[in-house]
Amino acid sequence: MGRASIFVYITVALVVLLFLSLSPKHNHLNHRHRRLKLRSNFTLSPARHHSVAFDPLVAELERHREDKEWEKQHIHHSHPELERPPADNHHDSAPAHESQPEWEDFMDAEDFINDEDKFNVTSRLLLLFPKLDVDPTDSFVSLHELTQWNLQQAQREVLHRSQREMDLHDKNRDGFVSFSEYDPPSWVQNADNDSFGYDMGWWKQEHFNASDADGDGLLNLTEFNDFLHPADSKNPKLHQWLCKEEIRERDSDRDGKVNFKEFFHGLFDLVRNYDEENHNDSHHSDDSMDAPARVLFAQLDKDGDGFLSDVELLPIIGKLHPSEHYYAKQQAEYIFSQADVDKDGHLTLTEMIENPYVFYSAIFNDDEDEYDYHDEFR
Ligand SMILES: *[C@@H]1O[C@H](CO)[C@@H](O)[C@H](O)[C@H]1NC(C)=O
Ligand SMILES: *[C@@H]1O[C@H](CO)[C@@H](O)[C@H](O)[C@H]1NC(C)=O
Ligand SMILES: *[C@@H]1O[C@H](CO)[C@@H](O)[C@H](O)[C@H]1NC(C)=O
Ligand SMILES: *[C@@H]1O[C@H](CO)[C@@H](O)[C@H](O)[C@H]1NC(C)=O
Ligand SMILES: *[C@@H]1O[C@H](CO)[C@@H](O)[C@H](O)[C@H]1NC(C)=O
Ligand SMILES: CC(=O)N[C@H]1CO[C@H](CO)[C@@H](O)[C@@H]1O
Ligand SMILES: [Ca+2]
Ligand SMILES: [Ca+2]
Repeated sequence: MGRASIFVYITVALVVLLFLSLSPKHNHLNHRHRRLKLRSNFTLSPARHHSVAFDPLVAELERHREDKEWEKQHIHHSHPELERPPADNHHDSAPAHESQPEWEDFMDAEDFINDEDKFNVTSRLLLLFPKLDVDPTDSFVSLHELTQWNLQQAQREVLHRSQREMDLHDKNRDGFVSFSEYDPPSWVQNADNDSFGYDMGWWKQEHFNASDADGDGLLNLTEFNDFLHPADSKNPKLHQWLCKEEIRERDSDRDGKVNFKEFFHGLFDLVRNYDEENHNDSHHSDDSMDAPARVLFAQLDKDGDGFLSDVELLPIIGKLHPSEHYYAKQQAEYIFSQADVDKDGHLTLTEMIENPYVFYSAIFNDDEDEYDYHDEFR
């Protein structure tokens, strides 16, 4: 009994000593105070929006991680023996096994970005600043420049995902997706015989045809990317298709057109919310709500027949389906609200370096206090 408790005391003492001897080092490491954390979460749904990393290097690390996760999920959800015959497979015969060492390379990613010698946030911002400050180059980053930057990062991300998705559908590996190669998602097949499956949704043939800009019956990467992200497309056929979809969705009395009631109880809210995000007009008391909706309806109803047709929706289709540009601008506005300390509408390099957490917030660990970190960077 006595010996046992002495043993316990000695053990406790040793642990305390060990802790004390480590703690200076621990404090030293704590100089950074917060750990940067890459996101590994993603959804398979192409519709869901996800904000993009500010720093292309971080985006790349996240992308690698996401690819690995995607690969795992894909192998898990599909039946490789049915859908990916070995001859078609660009991996070796045992892909899950073979990719293991690669995956382990990226297990280091968080250590990498938390190692100041390798990933020094200040020097990253020094490096990136001139790439943002381009329109014009004046030592200031404007909201427009930051929006364009965010948009470029987002577009690169989106295209990468489309490529990945395309690899899945392009069964004969000719670099194009034909309509027959494009299988509906498995949950649609499972939802089987009711009309819900093939009649509705973004996979239908009309959507496919509208995406096929050159009308050759096949979608190349650009066209396939547009297919997945019609609101970001420059293809007018897709914008028309989106308008038709919108009418179909809102047309509750099934007369093929949208009347004021249908407009007011669906579309108008979307347009108004969109506008409120951008400008802040604060008149949304319930009694006066009807009037701006009637004004907008009258403006859109070009032929004045009291209904909106698909063509008449074109001017607002971008507001009904917010594009990457919309999110890029929203993200830029958030960054400005946090980092434009003197509120002159420009970011200087100093403002950026002094507020690094705004640019790297997606990967900062949320549990810790942002302002501690901020102070230490001064
Ligand atoms: C995704 O995020 C949620 C909460 O943010 C977390 O609980 C979950 O474990 C994450 N999943 C993965 C695969 O990282
Ligand atoms: C990070 O980079 C800045 C500028 O390049 C430099 O002044 C600073 O010492 C670096 N910090 C570390 C911990 O290396
Ligand atoms: C149609 O749906 C019903 C109920 O969901 C199911 O029992 C039936 O097997 C389905 N028919 C076909 C042909 O899939
Ligand atoms: C799509 O285009 C093909 C020809 O490329 C045509 O056969 C098909 O009927 C079209 N489908 C729809 C729904 O427009
Ligand atoms: C795909 O085809 C379109 C024409 O429909 C063309 O403008 C675009 O450059 C092509 N994209 C690729 C990646 O080849
Ligand atoms: C509700 C709201 O945020 N209103 C603001 C809109 O913007 C002006 C300045 O442009 C502010 O003064 C308001 O407080
Ligand atoms: Ca084509
Ligand atoms: Ca400023």
